[in-house]
Amino acid sequence: TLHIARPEKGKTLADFQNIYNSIAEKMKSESAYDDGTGYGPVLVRLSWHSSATYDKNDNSGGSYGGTFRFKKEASDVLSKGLENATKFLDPIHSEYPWLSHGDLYTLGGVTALQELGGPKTPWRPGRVDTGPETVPAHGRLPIPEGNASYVRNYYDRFGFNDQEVVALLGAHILGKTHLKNSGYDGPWDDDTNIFSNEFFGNLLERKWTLEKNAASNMQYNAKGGIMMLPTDYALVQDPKYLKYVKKYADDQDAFFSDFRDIYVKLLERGISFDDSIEPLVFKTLKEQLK
Ligand code: DDH
Repeated sequence: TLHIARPEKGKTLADFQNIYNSIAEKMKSESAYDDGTGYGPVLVRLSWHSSATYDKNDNSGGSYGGTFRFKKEASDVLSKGLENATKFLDPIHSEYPWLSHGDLYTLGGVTALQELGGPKTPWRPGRVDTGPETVPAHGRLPIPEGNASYVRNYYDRFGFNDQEVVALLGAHILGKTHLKNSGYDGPWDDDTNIFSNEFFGNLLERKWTLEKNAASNMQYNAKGGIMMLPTDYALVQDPKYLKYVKKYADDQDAFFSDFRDIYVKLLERGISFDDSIEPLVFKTLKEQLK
């Protein structure tokens, strides 16, 4: 499948910055969501799941077609909770109906990441909505029960290497797991809405105990009510992953720059962008106050 980027005609950086601002303002005014976590984390997760169907073997799936808007895709049990993110973005789409859903879902993630203190993340427009027949069958999302070889094999479908996988999973500093969604319980850190390299610090420094939660799933717990999924903990059990966990725990700048690179790669997997399509860099709300 060939996915050629066709940016929305006649739109400039200013038009997309307006959308960024609408999303960021709505995040601010609805900051009470999920006991004060706000919508940032669930928006980042939506950008991930709307890209996570990618398969390098036939270039199918990925963010291009915006197919997460179809029930057929969104009803995957592994995506429970993401209806909160699509509902949050629906009025944004009504305000900017010219924007494709793939562009909306990925721009939502980039906006949330930057507003939560993450790296400046260049974003390119041009995803084009495709029909329900392009929704991949369920089974392309990762399960949390896997060990290191499961994780390595899973991300091979995207063509991501060990370093890229460790950097990408640092996103699990944001938000929390919810019993009613995934059958896992609790946040990865006391701060659920600040992007940092603390996921790696927590992995290395806390004392983790494998325990059964109220839904009978096994998770790693530490004092203060923070948790890790088995797939998170796998990163310290595998020496090749552990090397990068240590590097990112020690070096926040290296993490921010590597996370940005792999996140951009994830959101653009499978799409051909013409050289004339300039990556757009958005100002945060804070920067615009200056
Ligand atoms: Fe994740 N994730 N994720 N994740 N994820 C969950 C929540 C969040 C896995 C499982 C879960 C990524 C990779 C993996 C975020 C971002 C990213 C939850 C809890 C589970 C389970 C959902 C709930 O109960 O509400 C697994 C397994 C993997 C894996 O690849 C092995 C990646 C790559 C990202 C990313 O963004 C780059 C975020 C953010 C959340 C928090 C959502 C929220 O509502 O809060």
